[in-house]
Amino acid sequence: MQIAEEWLNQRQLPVASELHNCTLFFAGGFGLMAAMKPRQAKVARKTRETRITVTLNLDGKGKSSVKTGIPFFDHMLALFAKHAVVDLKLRCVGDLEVDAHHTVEDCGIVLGQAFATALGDKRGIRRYGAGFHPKNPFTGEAYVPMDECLARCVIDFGGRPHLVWRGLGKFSQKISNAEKKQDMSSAFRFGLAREFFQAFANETRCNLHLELLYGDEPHHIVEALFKAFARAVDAARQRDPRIAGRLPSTKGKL
Ligand SMILES: [Mn+2]
Repeated sequence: MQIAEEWLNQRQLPVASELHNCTLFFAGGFGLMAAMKPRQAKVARKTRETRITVTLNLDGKGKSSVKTGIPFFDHMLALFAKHAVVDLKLRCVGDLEVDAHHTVEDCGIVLGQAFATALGDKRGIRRYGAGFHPKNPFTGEAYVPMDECLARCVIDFGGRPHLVWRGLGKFSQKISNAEKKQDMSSAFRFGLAREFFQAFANETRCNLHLELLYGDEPHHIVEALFKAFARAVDAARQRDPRIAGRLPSTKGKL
């Protein structure tokens, strides 16, 4: 906690930078190849409830270092980075003495801002993420299983913030309030996860559809949702070489 606070205090607020230009280089005498600079962002946000810094590389390798003070949430964000194949460093010092709400929501806000900055003007991106790998469109990776449960995510980085959250409400009537909060994975399943995804959708200005098709165990449910989210983000943030430098929109703006 002490080290994280010092690290945050050293930061100037707000910090935001972006690198998403395209350069050309001559490779091995065989011809011109496009080498794209990695799309990166650094965002810091400080309120009376949380202090957060995020460093994001959209063209990373899935490496992460996440410390939010909530080990379960660290686990979710680390697996998100791994399966979206982005590099993520996130530090949050939040008011966990109140509860986990501000920490989870505000991490969604800052991660969303980092995505918006790193995506830049969105020229050349695939934009839509159904979780299908472009090189292998016949595998339905939008659907992520986790033992007994199945989750689906579809995303559009189209500039219109909207979250659709389906399939979790019907289970919530069957259990007591105590059971809803019995551990952090339960708390996530019955409220916190939605706060995170709503904040991300608002700030990235994306259309985000998340659905639990079926499932029982809270840890599995939340993990499947975060993994499906990661697979969809991975597909949508990728550059499509066929439309390099152009917007995937007839409107002329995303
Ligand atoms: Mn797990």
